Amino acid sequence: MSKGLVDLSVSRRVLLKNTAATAAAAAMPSLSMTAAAEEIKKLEKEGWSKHPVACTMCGAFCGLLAMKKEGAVVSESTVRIFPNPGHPQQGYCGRGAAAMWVWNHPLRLRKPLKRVGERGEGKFEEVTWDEALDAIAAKLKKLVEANGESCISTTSHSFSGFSKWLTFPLGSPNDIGHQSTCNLGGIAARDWVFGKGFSGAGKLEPDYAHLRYLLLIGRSMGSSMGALHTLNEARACGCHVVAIDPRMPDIAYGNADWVGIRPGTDAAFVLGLINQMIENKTFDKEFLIRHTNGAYLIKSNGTPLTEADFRKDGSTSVFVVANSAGTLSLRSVKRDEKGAAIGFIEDENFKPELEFSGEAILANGEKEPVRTAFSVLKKLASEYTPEKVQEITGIRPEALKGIAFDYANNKGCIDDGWYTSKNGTDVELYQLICIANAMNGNIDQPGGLIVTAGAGFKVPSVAAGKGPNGETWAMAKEKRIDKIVYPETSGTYSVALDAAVSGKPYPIKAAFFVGTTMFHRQADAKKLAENLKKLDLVVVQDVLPQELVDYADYVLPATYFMERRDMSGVKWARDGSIYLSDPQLTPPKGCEARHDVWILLEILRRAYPERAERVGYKGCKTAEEFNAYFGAFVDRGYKKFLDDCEKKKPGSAEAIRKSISENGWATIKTKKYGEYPYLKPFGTPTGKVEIYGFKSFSKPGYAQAIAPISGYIPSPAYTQPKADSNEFILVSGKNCVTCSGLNMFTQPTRFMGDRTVWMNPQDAARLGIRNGDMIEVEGMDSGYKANTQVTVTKRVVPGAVFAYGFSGGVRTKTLIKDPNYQFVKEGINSHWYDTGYAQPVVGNVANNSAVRINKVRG
Ligand SMILES: Nc1nc2c(c(=O)[nH]1)N[C@H]1C(S)=C(S)[C@@H](COP(=O)(O)OP(=O)(O)OC[C@H]3O[C@@H](n4cnc5c(=O)[nH]c(N)nc54)[C@H](O)[C@@H]3O)O[C@H]1N2
Ligand SMILES: Nc1nc2c(c(=O)[nH]1)N[C@H]1C(S)=C(S)[C@@H](COP(=O)(O)OP(=O)(O)OC[C@H]3O[C@@H](n4cnc5c(=O)[nH]c(N)nc54)[C@H](O)[C@@H]3O)O[C@H]1N2
Ligand code: SF4
Ligand SMILES: [Mo]
Repeated sequence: MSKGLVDLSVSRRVLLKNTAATAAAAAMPSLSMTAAAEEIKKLEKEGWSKHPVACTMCGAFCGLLAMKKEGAVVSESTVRIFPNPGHPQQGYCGRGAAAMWVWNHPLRLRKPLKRVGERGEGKFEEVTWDEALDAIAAKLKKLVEANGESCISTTSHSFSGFSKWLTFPLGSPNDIGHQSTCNLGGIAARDWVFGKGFSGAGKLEPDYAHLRYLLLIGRSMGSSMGALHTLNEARACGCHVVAIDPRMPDIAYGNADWVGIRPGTDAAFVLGLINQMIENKTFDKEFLIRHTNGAYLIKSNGTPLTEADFRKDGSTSVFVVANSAGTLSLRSVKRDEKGAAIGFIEDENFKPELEFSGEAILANGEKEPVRTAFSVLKKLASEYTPEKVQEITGIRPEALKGIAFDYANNKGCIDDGWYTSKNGTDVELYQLICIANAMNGNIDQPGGLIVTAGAGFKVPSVAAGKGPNGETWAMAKEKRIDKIVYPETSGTYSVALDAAVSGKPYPIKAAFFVGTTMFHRQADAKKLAENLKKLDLVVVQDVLPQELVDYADYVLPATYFMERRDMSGVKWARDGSIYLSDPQLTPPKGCEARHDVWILLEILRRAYPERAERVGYKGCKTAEEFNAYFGAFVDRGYKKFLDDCEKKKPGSAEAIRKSISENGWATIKTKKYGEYPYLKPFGTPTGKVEIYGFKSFSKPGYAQAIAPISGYIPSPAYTQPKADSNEFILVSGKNCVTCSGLNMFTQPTRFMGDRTVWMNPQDAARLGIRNGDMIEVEGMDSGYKANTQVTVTKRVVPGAVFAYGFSGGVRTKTLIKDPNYQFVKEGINSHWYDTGYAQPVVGNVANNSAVRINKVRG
C-alpha cells in the first residue's frame, strides 16, 4: 500500500459508524431556501394559493411550487414559480422559473392545423377539432385495415405515459420511447453490470446527499436541478466534485474542479483510474471477492467456467471460484419457485482467490486454462498507464493520479450518467464507470452508488393488451419494431422511421409525436426529414411550433404541465416518495389546447369505438368531462395506495394525505443501505456486481457487440478529425438556465441563451478566428453547412467545439413570424452534423460529430 493511502479495512469501520450519522442527516431538512420560503409565506398571507407542480420544462419532473394570486388575471406576474421547499427532488432552475412564459406565449399553438402544402413546407390552415380528429381517425383506420395495427407508432420525450393511450388500446406494440437519444447507454451499461431491474432511470443513483467525492464524467448536473439541489447538501458538508468533460460545465464555477478531456476517450481515463487503484492497492479487495464476480473463473475463450463444464448434468448458471490452494467452490443465485432471485447459494467460509490462474479439468477430461474475471480486468487496465492515458485523453498524469488518490481515499462515487448518447461507445464507457464504482466498494452504501427506494405508487393505466379496469385484448402479433433490430433497447425510434422507407422489418405508416422536438432530439436531421416525408400519416401534438410541425399532416395543440393534474412517484430521489402536480390553470383565451390523452383517445374512438372502450373510454366532449374520466384513475390509485399503507402501518394514510395536501409530496419509504448485493442479489446471472459482464454470453452475437469488458475504442460514429487542423469534434450538452424544447422559445432564453459555438483560444489563434466572429460549421460526414457566431473560450478543450443542444437552429418555416422570436433560428443544431450511428444490440445513438470550422470572410 502506498504511503498516505487509506487502509480500506479501517475505512469500512468508519463507514459503518457513518451510517448512524447518515440517518440523522436524512432527517435534516434540505438546504434552506429561506428567501423563497419567506416569500411563499408572505404571498399566502396576502391570499395567494399554493399549487405544487411536477415540472416538465425539461422533463426531469422536479418539485416546484406555483403561487397563484386568486381572482387575478392569469399571467407571469400573478402565477409565480418557486422551488417547492423540502421536496425530495426540489427544482428551480432558469427553465422551471420560465414555466409561465410558455402559457400565453405569442407562438403558442392555439388551434388544430391541417397541412395544405408539401411536407416540410410549413403551410397550414386552421381546422376545427372535429375536422382534424375525424380525418386522422379515418386515415388511421384505412392504414390499419391495409397494414395491421403495428404500422401505427407513437413516440414522446417525457410523455410516454400519454402516448401509449393510442397505440396500446389500438393493439399496436409500437409506443417507442426516446431513450436511444438520452439515457440508453447508461441503462444498457447497468444492465450489464447490475442486471435487469436495476438499470432503469433513477433506480441506481449516486447517494447525492451523502457524497464525499463525486466524479462527473460527461454529466453536467446543472441541467438536472433536483439532483443538483440534493448534491449541494453534500457539497455544503465538504463533498468535492470533479467534472471530466470536454467543456467546463457550470458546476465548475463554484468549488468544483473541471478536468478537460478529448471527447470520446473517457474509457481510457476510467481504465487508467482503475489501473491506479490496482497498482496502489487502494481498491476494496474484500468487496470485489465477496460481492462481485471478480473471483469467478473464466475459460480461455472468455466465457465463464460453470458446473456444466466439469459435470455432465451440471448447470450453466452455477459458477466456479477457486482458493489459493486450487480448491474449487460453486456459487449461484438462490431462486424461489417463480424464478425470482432471493439469495445466494455459496459457502461463506470459502475464501476465493481474486487473482487465481490455473487449469481446470473438464467433464471430457481435457485441461482448460482458467483465470479470474479480476485478472482479466487487471491485465486490461494495466495497459492504461498514466502516460498512455495522457496520449489518448489529453489528461496529465498528475491529474489522473490525484483523482485516483482522492477517489479511493474519500471512497468517492462516479456518477453513472444521464445523457449518455455521445460517441457510440457509451455502453462500454458507462459499464467501466459502474465497475470503477465497484472497485471502491461503495455500492448501496452511504455516499456511494445506491439502489433507490421506490414508493410503490401505481395509477391504473393502459399496458400492452391490458386496460385500467382489468380489460384484456389481443395485441398485434408483431414484436415492437426496434426490439427486433436492437434486442436490448428500451427505445430506438429511428428503427420505426427507417421502416417507413424500407418496410423492414415490417412497414410503419403513421407516426404520432406526443411532445418531442425530434429535430433537436434525433441524430441525423437530413434523414429524419426524408423519413418523415415517406410516412402516410404524421400527427404532432405540441405546445409550440417546433421544426417538426412543418412535417405534420395535422398539428394539434396540447396542454402542458401547468394545465393538468397528475400524481406519481418522485423520479430522482433516494427515498420512495410521491408527488401531486396540481397547478389548476386552463389554457389562455383563444387557445383550444387539449389534454394529450383526450386527443389520442378521441382519435381511437372515432376510428374504433370498441377499442376505446377497452380503456373504458366512451367519449368526452368537454375538458371537464375528460378530466373526470382521466382523474378517476389517479384517485383510484391514490385511494388504494393509502389503503395499502394504512394496512401496513396504521395511521400512515392520514400522515401521507396531510403531507400531500400541505406540501404536494410525501415520503413513504426510507432508503435502507447495504441491501444489494449483500443480502439480496442484483439482476445479473451471478446476482453480484459483474465487473466482467456475463450478459455478453447470454445470446449469440452479444459478445461481439458488447464485450464482457472493453478497452478504449475510438468512436465509430464519426470521422476522426486531424489534429491541429480546422477539424473538430462537436460536442453538446445542457445548462441550468436555457436549452430545452419548451424553454428555447421563451423570452428569458432570448437574452440568457447561448446559441454560439465555443472554441478554445489555441485553436482560434491558429485559424485566425476572434471571439464573436461568424464561422461556418461544416459537417465532415454530413456535408451540411451553416453559419453561426463563435465564442472563444478556455471552457472547451483544444480540438473540440461545443454547442448547447436545444438552443437555436429551429428552421420552422411559416409559424414563427413574430420578430421577437426570430432568435430561435440563430445558431446551429448539432443534429445537422451527426451520422445517426447506433451501437449494435443496444441501439443507443451517438450525438457527437465531426465538423470543419471555416472562417467566414466579409
Ligand atoms: N437545460 C436542460 N436541462 C435538462 C434537460 C434539457 O432538455 N435541458 N433535459 C433533462 C434530461 S432529458 C436529461 S437526460 C438530463 C441530462 O443531464 P446531464 O447528463 O447531467 O446533462 P448534459 O448537459 O446532457 O451532460 C452531458 C455532458 O457531457 C459532455 N460531453 C459530451 N461529449 C462528451 C465526451 O465525449 N466525454 C465527456 N466526458 N463528456 C462529454 C457535455 O459537454 C455535457 O457537459 O438533463 C435534464 N435537464
Ligand atoms: N445535440 C443534442 N441532442 C440531444 C441532447 C443533447 O444534449 N444534445 N439531449 C438528448 C436527450 S438527453 C433527450 S431526453 C432528448 C430530448 O429531446 P425531446 O424529446 O425533443 O425533448 P424536449 O426538449 O423535452 O422536447 C419536448 C417537446 O414537447 C413539447 N411539450 C412540452 N410539454 C408538452 C406537453 O405537455 N404535451 C405535448 N404534446 N407537448 C409538450 C415541447 O414544446 C417540445 O417540443 O434529446 C436528446 N438529443
Ligand atoms: S431541471 Fe429545471 S426545468 Fe428541469 S424539471 Fe427541474 S426545475 Fe424543471
Ligand atoms: Mo434525456
